[in-house]
Amino acid sequence: MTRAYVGLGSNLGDRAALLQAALEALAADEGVRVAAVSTFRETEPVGYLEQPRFLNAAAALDTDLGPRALLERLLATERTLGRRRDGRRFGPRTVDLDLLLYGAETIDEPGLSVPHPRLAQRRFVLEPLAELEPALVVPGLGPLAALLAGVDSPACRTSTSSTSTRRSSSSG
Ligand code: GSY
Repeated sequence: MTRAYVGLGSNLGDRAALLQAALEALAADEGVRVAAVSTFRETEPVGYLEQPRFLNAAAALDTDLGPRALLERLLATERTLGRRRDGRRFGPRTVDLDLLLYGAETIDEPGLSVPHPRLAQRRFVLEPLAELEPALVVPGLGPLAALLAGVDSPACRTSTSSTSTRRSSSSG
């Protein structure tokens, strides 16, 4: 069993419902237990700026799936929730599920990079991760708190539409 962390984002449609649906779809996999979910945060777009605000969150998963199988599970869940990859690379999306961390592993293979290659530049990833695991040390990059102190994008706002941190015992 490995503790993995996933970043969730949405800036199209009913964002909170889409993030919730993604979490439920992941929890329905018998190889995945959703151990904790951060607050949902309203965030300004990073990268391509001319698009709606995002709702972002992070989840801690305990999983029997290997990293490649977990990534495939994330991509399948995105597709189920209407994600299309034929638009602008950093443009709007119904749901985005990024594999941020997989245990203490560092992986650099075609299509699979862990820790996520842009993790250290993204406050919308670091803040919810810190909420889940403040003492986390990111493999190859160091303490999460130091990464957060060094990131220069604006702070995220906790969304009024969010649920607060929840823990789930569902292993389904
Ligand atoms: O892979 C992340 C998609 N994305 C986001 C996001 O999730 N949140 C914010 N705030 N900006 C983003 N830009 C991209 S691309």
